[in-house]
Amino acid sequence: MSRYENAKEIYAAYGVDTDEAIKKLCAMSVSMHCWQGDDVAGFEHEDSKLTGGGIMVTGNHPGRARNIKELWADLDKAFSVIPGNHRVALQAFYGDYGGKFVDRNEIEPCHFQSWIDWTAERGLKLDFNSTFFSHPKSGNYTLSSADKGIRDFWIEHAKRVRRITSYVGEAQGSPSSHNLWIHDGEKEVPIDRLGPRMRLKESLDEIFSEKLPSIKDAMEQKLFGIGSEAYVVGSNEFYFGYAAHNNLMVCFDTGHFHPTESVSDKISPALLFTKGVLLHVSRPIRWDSDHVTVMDDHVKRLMKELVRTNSLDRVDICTDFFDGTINRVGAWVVGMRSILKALLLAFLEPVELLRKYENEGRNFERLAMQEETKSLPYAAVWERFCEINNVPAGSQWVDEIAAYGDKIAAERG
Ligand code: RNT
Ligand code: ZN
Repeated sequence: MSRYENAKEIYAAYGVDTDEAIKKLCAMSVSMHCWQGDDVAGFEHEDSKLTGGGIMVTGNHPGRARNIKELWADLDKAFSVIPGNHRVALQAFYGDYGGKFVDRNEIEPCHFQSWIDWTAERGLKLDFNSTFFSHPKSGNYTLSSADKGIRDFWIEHAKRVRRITSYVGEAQGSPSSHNLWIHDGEKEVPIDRLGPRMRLKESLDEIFSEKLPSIKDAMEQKLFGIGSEAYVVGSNEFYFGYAAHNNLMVCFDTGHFHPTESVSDKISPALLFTKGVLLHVSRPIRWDSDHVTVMDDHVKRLMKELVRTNSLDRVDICTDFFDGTINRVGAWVVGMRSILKALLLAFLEPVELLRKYENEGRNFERLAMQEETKSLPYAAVWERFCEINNVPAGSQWVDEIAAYGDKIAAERG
């Protein structure tokens, strides 16, 4: 009997069909963020860099993608060892500008045509993020600025990104998600905390007033950032309220909360009061450090919650981390494979059995069974899933990606 056949039998005793779990996992699409490949620099200038926005990339491991061709090559390499069919999430400054400077309030769908073609050839899909950081007009405040000129500039930016998003959504025959995150805030508590929020609300009202056919709009909250430790305009309460009131999606970044808070606890209320959820799966270490996602308890709990609430059709999963200290392609693969593994664990949970215990008030059995399932042979099921998707099941991919990392490090200097 193969390892898989053996695992299948063991799971069956808990009422879990492993073939079914694999089928569900094959149907999952995770949106992989492109910005791990170039340290969140973008392609606006010859040598763009991440500046401001309260976020930071640490590390200068050689081999960063410096242009669209290099980024594509790196994405291809990463996807070659990531099982399944996925999406790519872009920031607005990753357009193909043909060597010309195109400002954020000037971008058009044509600047993303080569991305559309590139993804179409590979069966991938695209998602978008408006980009408010790394720009001379993004100081402490953007959409919530007291300066109307600044506000209008960024409103125009977001409107354009939404049009691009919907255009791409139609072109790829799958609605594209548009996520809006701004870094607006301050180091110290301002006397007027309401004013910026009123202005942000007005800016959003204008941005979302345009109805578009193929877009899923989400907004991303944050607790604090570098230089915005005391006050963030776009807080969780702000966007939860806005999304609930306007029937939009709310984006939860797993790095944007107090360390003891868990995003898995926020899914069910969001399902009741908002259009749906976009997840930025990251890994905070003591703060919003954007470490590479691994299969830790937070991620496992989160994926289980999505399966238990049967909400995968209303939740989009995206990665969001930036580590410049290691092989960047490898970082993508680690993050994506760990999310997929956590999803598999969630699909393999004996939910029916646990629900039955719960309904009967048998809380001891419910607890004990959850502990027992932790040592079931899920790895054998993961291996089968990888085989079906023609990617290495075990650690064989590590040497291959390490060699690729060394190669681009040498070539790119
Ligand atoms: C920042 C947010 C945001 C960014 C990207 C680059 O804290 O998480 O999603 O990571 O827009
Ligand atoms: Zn994020």
